[in-house]
Amino acid sequence: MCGIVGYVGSRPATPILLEGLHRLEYRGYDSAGLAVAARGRLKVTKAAVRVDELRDLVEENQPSPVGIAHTRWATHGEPTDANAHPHVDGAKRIAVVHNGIIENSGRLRERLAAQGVTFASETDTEALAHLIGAALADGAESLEDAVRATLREVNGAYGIVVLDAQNPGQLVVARNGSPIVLGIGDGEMFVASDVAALVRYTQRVVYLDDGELATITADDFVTSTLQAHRTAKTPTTVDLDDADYQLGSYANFMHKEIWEQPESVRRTLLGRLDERFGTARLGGINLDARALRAIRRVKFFGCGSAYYAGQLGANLVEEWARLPADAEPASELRYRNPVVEEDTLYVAISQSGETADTLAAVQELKRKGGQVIGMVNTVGSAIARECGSGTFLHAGPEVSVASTKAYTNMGVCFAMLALALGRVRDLSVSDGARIVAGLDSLPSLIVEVLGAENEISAVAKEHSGAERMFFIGRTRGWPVAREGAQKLKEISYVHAEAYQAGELKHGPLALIEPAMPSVVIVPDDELLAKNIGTIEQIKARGGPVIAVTNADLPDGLADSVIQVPRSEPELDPILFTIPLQVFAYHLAHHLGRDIDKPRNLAKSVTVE
Ligand code: HGA
Repeated sequence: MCGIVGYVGSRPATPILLEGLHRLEYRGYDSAGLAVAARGRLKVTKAAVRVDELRDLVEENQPSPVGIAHTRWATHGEPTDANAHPHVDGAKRIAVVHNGIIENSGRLRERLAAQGVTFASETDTEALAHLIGAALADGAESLEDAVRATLREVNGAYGIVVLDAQNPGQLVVARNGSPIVLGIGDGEMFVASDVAALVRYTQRVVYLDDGELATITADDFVTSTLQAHRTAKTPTTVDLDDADYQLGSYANFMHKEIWEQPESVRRTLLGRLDERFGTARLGGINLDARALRAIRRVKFFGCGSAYYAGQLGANLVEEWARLPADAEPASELRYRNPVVEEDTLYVAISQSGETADTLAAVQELKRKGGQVIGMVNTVGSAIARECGSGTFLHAGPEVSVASTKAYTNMGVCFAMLALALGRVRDLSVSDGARIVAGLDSLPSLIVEVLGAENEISAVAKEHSGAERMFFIGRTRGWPVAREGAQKLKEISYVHAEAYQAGELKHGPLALIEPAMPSVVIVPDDELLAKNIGTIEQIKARGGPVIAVTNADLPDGLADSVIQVPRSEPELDPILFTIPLQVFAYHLAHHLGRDIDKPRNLAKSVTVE
């Protein structure tokens, strides 16, 4: 979603702001802009352009040591020059950048219009600039007080940074439901919506909490609540640097992240497998054997790929721990007034840890007394902090919009959770040891899968003319099919639909024809014969079949075969997803798509 960058220090702000925006480009955006203050005036440059083009529009001969910048992903008003951020008040004294949605902006705009304010944009954000400007004109003692007074009138989600041209030694920032992180430099201070924009300059950061404001100057920051109570924040050090966000020799981040999976899986397993007792230790979950035994049900929830990964996790919990488990989209869970049981373990899943729907579901479950843990990739993120306990995925920064390594690490972490739950119940030590060995060998099996990249690319090329595809799987193969279809539609724009194999004949079989290839997930397990039957049904109706399998299928059964190495059968869903990432990647590549920045999508979805 949108990106925010701010700087106050002694260096020229503009290059730092542009570099910061560039680091946030991966989040997806439709327009960009920045404002600096010089000689008591604001200089605003903004347009519906990419960051590189904004660079060309900015006047370099206006050096200013303070500024704010933004990449916008429109929610209120089209992506136009006028709607791009920053927005300014009528006196052109105040500039604001904002991520999120001001829900009562309609009423605020009406009220301001009645007072004679003329709006330059259709955005909800512009109302904030006028309200802050008016509060200052009405005698607010400081910019912070003016911002606080304005935010008390606002409903909705925001991360904002405010610049006052008449007081350019400071910026005021605030967060409610949209991330804001301060970066502490040496005689300079940074602010951003994502640490990716900061790590080039500093590793010392402070995460604001919801309902918190901060005034930052070159040498200091002071935080407080909306009620003007001071808060105490201790800076933390992020374990990331600029190299984590560099492409290196890869053509794009998705390709890089697909290839990082052996290493990222190794990292998430590190120190968590217990070979002796055939179990896993997930320290951050803070549940001893007794507490794990007391759990009667497990509910996974997340959005998009995280939800599909949750389904994979739920299957593992049922299989190993024999506990009822399921997965649900967080966007549904938050609104459907769920029955919350005290002996259910709720598992919130998010790569960014900032997904708005997932965060809201966590808050709703906690409000009802639910026991929630987080499975999150980003340390310091809102969901990680809100949950208080959980497991970090340790996938490293994921930049590509389409998730790959974070998805895989979700699967691996759920397998460890399911193993721990199983081992305090009836899963035997020998089965536990078998699973531990299976998890341990995943990185080398992923290397093997990736070794077949050229063959998978050839299959993708062969089918790159298809306008639509089915992804078919049953039981263990079902979340694989869903995530495979998700990857393909996200980055190639080919219509892809996942179906349970047994459901085909109840309707969708009508769509099978030579122009509709089906990717069929065929693990060599107890359902092999059933899945071969599914392939026969598709072939009998003239549908091309791409089989993804670790079985020795009869020659000529499928039109194309993507062979996957054998692992423990329960871990097949983790391993089988990887060739589908490679397949989607190469199909999108053959179609010439902008793989890291698919149309209409954004990386961390911090709005509803
Ligand atoms: N509502 C604002 C900001 C949108 C946003 O945060 N997107 O992620 C606008 O539409 O300009």
